[in-house]
Amino acid sequence: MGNSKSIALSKELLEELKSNTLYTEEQLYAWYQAFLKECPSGYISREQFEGIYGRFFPDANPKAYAQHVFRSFDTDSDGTLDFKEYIVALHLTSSGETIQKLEWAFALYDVDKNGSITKNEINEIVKSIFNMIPKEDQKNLPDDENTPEKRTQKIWDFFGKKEKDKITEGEFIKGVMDNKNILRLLQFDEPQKIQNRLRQKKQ
Ligand SMILES: [Ca+2]
Ligand SMILES: [Ca+2]
Repeated sequence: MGNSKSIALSKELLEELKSNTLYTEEQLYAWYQAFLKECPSGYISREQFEGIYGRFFPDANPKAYAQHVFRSFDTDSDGTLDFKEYIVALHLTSSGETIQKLEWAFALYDVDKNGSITKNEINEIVKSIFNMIPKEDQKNLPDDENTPEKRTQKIWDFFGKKEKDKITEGEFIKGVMDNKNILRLLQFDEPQKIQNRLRQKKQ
């Protein structure tokens, strides 16, 4: 990869990422070079992350959703995404196992990171997703899911929950595995589209 003067990728991290993802050593080195080129500091700040979303959704208001996605990827909660978090996110949203994707979707909806999801938390994420859907497209949504409140209610009913109940991670994953239709309402594949576009951009 030429004579790189960039910070080296540590052996430990390389091994860890190799065993946690399907990426090869060569791919990881290539990703690392690309990552440093975009983020010479070695991490992505929340503002940068929001900026990426802003560029991909110029006609929408993706800020809130971007913040939630950022939080779900920032596993050590230090307010930045380092290379490890970035690669794990990339792997998760593009080629990861369904179960890992669902664990991540759960993390996205568990806004306060306390291990369970309330109806309010569903509503908060669904609202941020609605901000990403152009007004024109919102008009074409089915009658029982064309507002954040209705869609939240539909998801909540799907899990068979009462108003003050909570959804655990196990219930969440089992519920979605049993009925994949709910995925459409949770709509957690948006970051994958972004990653695909990022990837095309870098090639
Ligand atoms: Ca972090
Ligand atoms: Ca929670």
